[in-house]
Amino acid sequence: MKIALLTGFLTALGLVISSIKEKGQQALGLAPGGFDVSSGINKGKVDSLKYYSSLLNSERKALIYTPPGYSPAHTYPVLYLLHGIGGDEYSWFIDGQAHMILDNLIHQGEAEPMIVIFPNGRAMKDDRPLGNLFSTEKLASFEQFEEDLLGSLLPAVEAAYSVCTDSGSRALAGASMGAGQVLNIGMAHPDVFAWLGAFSPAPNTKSPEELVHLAARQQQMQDLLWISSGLEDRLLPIAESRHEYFEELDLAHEYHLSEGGHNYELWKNDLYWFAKKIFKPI
Ligand code: FER
Repeated sequence: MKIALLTGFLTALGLVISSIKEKGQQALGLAPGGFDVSSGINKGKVDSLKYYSSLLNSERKALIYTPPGYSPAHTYPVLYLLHGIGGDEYSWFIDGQAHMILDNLIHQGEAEPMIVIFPNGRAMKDDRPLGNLFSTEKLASFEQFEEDLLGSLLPAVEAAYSVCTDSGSRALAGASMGAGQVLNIGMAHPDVFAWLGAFSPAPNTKSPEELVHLAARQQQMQDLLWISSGLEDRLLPIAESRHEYFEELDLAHEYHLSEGGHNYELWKNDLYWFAKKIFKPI
């Protein structure tokens, strides 16, 4: 009985691995157990950050994570981490335990001590994720966020906190609608963000041709252009088609597939591996 179970398990595992290999990519491993749980020691701090949005002519709010031992005597790299269509500035804390993932990685010396900014990527006056999330106005607000991020939020962060301001010290990552924003905004701005992480990009992602066109107009490339997706995600073709086109054109990028769907279970794992890579020599 036990042997039959084990054989079944190994067969299933083999199928999973071969389905990942067929896509020509290495599977992302699973983060070690407890990676998203607070160990209770060396905790960073979460605050809110109010900033004036010149796009909306009003005050907006983002959340900010400062790493354990944050001191204005040092300068820190900054990761901007974006949510999906039903999310807001709280999502990566409530659903993604991003602060605990970062606490653990930084405590273990696996990630650079960094500041993480959690913006609200819906750049409109009422930015709550209520009502029809797919309304024309709400979808447009995800696009408008580019101006809010670059023109208002970034300068506000850099004025208020002790951060490095070179592109090599700025990363932009996000899930789903946030991943679309990462590719759309990030690929046009390697001078601003050297590290991009697009986890399960949504249909707001510009076409492969448009993205390459945006990238080709720049003088430089990102240090890391990461695209990932779950194998059971119905949006997988969005990631897959960008990956295939980039590969055809020899545009340097990483493509990671893992078991799972379109949810924070997967995105937490993405964040774990992505956070370990950024702000380090490549
Ligand atoms: C869509 C399906 C999913 C879409 C957006 C999403 C704009 C976004 C999902 C998410 O952010 O989780 O057709 O169109």
